[in-house]
Amino acid sequence: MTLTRRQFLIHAAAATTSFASLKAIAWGKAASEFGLKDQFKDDFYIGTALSGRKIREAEPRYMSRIGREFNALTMENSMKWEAVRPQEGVWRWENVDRFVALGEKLNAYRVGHVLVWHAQTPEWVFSKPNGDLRSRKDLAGLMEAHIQTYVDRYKGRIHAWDVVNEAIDGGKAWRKSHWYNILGEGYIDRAFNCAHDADPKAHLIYNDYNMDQPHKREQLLSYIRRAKKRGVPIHGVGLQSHVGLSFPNIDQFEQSIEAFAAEGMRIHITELDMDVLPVAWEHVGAEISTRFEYSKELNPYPNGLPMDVEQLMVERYVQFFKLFLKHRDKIDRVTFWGVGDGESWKNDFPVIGRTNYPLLFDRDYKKKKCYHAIAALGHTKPQ
Ligand code: 9MR
Repeated sequence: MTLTRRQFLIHAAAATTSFASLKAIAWGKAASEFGLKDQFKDDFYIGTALSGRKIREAEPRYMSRIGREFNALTMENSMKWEAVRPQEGVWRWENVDRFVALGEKLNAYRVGHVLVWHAQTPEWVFSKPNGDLRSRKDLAGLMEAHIQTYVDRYKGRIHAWDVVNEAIDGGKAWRKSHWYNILGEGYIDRAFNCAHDADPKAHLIYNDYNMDQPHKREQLLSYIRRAKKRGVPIHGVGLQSHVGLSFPNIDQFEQSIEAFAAEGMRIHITELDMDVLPVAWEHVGAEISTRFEYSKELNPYPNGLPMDVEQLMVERYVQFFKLFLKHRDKIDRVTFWGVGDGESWKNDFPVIGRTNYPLLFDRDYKKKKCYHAIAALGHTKPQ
C-alpha cells in the first residue's frame, strides 16, 4: 500500500518516542480540523458549488464539510436566471439570500453564477407572449435591467460574478444563441459594463468549458484584446475544468492559463471535477444539449471504483494541482463543482443514470484518496 505524505509522517512520528507519539496525536487532531482551504491558504481559494436544497435543509455532514474545507462558494443552480426570475416581474431571492448569508458566516469568497447564459434562461426572456422573438432593443433592455437589479441587490456582498457564460461554440466562433443572434457580439460588452456600473468593486469573469482547446482560447483572447481597448471591465477568465482521465491535454491547459494571464486576466478554476467513466463518444465538454443512450458498458462501476482507476484519478488530480500551484501567482481560486460524488451532475451527463466518482468526497462525504493526495501538496501545515 502506498502511503500519502501525510499518512507517512503520522506513521513515522508514532513509531518513535512516546513524546513523539503524543505530538503525532496532537498533530493528527489539528490536521483533522484543518481543511483544504487552510492547506492552500497562501496559494488560492478552494471553492465548491452548493446545492440550494442541501443548504436549505442544512444537512449536518454536508454543512460541516463546507465549513471545514472551503473558503469560496458558488451556487450550482440556484442563482441562474430560471431560478431567480422564472417569470417576468417575479424575483425569487430566498436561495440567494441564504447563500450570501452562509458565505458571510463562513467568511468565504462568494461567486455569483451566472448573469448571462443561453441555458437555464426561461423562454420569456427571448420571446414575446405571442411567440415572436424580442427585438434588439427589448432584449438589451431586459438583460441590462436583470444585471442591474441583481448585482445592485448584492453590491459589496458578492465578490465575483460569472457575467457571461459559454458564449463560444465548439468551433472558432461565437455561439449562435438568442443573445448573439439578436444582439450580436456587443451583448458581451454590455453585460460587463452593466455589471461594473452596478458594483464597481465586483470582480467580473468570463466563464467557459474546454478552454484548453486552441480555437476556443484564440476566440476569447481576441475578444479580450478588443474589449480591453474599448475599456470593457473584464477581470478574469473562468476555466470550468470538467476534466477526465484522458482529457484535456495538460500542456494545452497550461498554455491557456499563461495566455489569459498574459492579457492581464486573473484565472479562476471554476467547476473542477473528473469524469472517470468510459468515454464512448467524441469529447463533448460541458455542452449540456449532448446526451447518449445508457448502456451497462458505459456504467461499469455501479458498486465502487476499482483501485486501479482510483489510482489513475489520484495521479491526474495531483497533476492538475501541481500545475495550479506552479501558476499560483495567476490563479485566484480553484472551485470544485460539488461536494460529494452522490450529487454530481456527472452521474447524469452525458448519459443519464450512471454512477460516477468525480469529486473529493464520496457519497457519505468521506474523504477519498484524491483528497489526501491533493492535501499533501498543500503549502500550509498544521502547527
Ligand atoms: O451542475 C449543473 C447541473 O445540475 C444542471 O443540470 C446543468 C444544467 O444546465 O448545469 C450544471 O452546471 C453547469 C454550469 O452552470 C455551467 N457550466 C457547465 C455546468 C455543467 O453542465
